[in-house]
Amino acid sequence: MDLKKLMTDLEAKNPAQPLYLQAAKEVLETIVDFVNENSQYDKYAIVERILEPERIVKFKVTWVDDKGQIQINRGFRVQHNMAIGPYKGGLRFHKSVTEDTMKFLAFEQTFKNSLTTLPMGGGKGGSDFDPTGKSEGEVMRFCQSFMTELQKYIGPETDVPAGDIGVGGREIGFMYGQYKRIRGEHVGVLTGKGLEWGGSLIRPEATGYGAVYFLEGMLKEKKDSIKGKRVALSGFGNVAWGAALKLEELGAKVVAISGPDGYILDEDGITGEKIAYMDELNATRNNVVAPFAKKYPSAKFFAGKRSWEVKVDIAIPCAIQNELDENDAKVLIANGVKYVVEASNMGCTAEAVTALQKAKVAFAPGKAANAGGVATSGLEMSQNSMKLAWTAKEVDEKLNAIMTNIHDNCVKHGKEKDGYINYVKGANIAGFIKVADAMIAQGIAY
Ligand code: 2IT
Repeated sequence: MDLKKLMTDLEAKNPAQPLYLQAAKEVLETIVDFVNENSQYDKYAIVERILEPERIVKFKVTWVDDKGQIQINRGFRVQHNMAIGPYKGGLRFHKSVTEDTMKFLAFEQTFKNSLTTLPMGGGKGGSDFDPTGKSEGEVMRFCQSFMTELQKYIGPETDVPAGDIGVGGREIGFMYGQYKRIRGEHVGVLTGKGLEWGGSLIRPEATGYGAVYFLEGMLKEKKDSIKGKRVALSGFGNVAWGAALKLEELGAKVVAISGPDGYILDEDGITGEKIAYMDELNATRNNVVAPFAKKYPSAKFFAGKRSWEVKVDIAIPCAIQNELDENDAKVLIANGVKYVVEASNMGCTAEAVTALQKAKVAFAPGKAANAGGVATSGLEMSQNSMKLAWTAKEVDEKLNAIMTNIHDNCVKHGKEKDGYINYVKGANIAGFIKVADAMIAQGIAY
């Protein structure tokens, strides 16, 4: 494969899609040698084919707000690759959502889902609907309108959406109800469902737990221990919540968490009821962490700043793409950071990743480190198919085994001559192989 030509063609074909180009470039740069050593991939034009989503659905979502005014949003579902299983991936409701966002996330999802070893293809969807400050009635009417259109394109054997930013248990419930109303079927068409109606134990915790299990692998690789390590998180949503719970359980100390309005520094550690309070704040969808400092005297609030300026051993971005830039990386490095684990999707800019890798900081990309969420969605799909429910212990053990396996697979394909583990390269090659080989086996279908 000709990396330069591929990138030039891709830029020409996808103008004004910087996120998609960023995600694609990272993959291409890290798989190029592997692809060139294995001629079957070029023979079947696998790289060119994997870069093109199989289908993009774009639709209008009209709904009525509490004032009786008509609102119009855009809905999307990018069905990126179905080679190894039904399309699978979350739905994001956030004002920043564009076709570019959806394309980059669906592309990442294909590699991530492959890494889980479960039979799931890659997809992503969502809307530019902004849940901030919306009433429950408004959220429900939006979700119903969104699903009225989306249901035409999804199903338990074709495409199984889940949550992401702005979509939690409540929204999944509203969308599931509407799917069921239209189709008259109670099936595993969404994951992240409530426990009473087909959801899986541990799914809410899974992304955060999984990232910490992955981190444990990284620590073990360096013969290091999690005990007493200082941690900074970003984002106070479901992912940061799960990570904080597991970090506390394993003896690490979360000292900082940021939200859209600034960050909280609490040298006593963000533990127990404080973690529950972060979750409560998140549930209000008001996008503020400031009230935390009013409630807990040990906490300080830094308006408009990010938690990356705090001296920590471990940084775990848990919010949104490109939330940790080169400057943040340099500050973290100067402060002696040892591990950066993306629990968000593409949480670090390309320049930040380069800076961290240059400084030999152990860096885990989202598609490997945050795969625990979708992996547990895969386990929810299995339970739905078998019409049974596993215990929390059973699900957690499977999740842990999957994350350990992803970690080891990254090491296998990402170990460099000097012993440094390039987790980005490892994840991209390992994720690529399974999808590529399935595509070759299935002929020129997509
Ligand atoms: O980015 C992700 O992997 C998710 N939002 C979870 C997707 C899923 O299908 O559980």
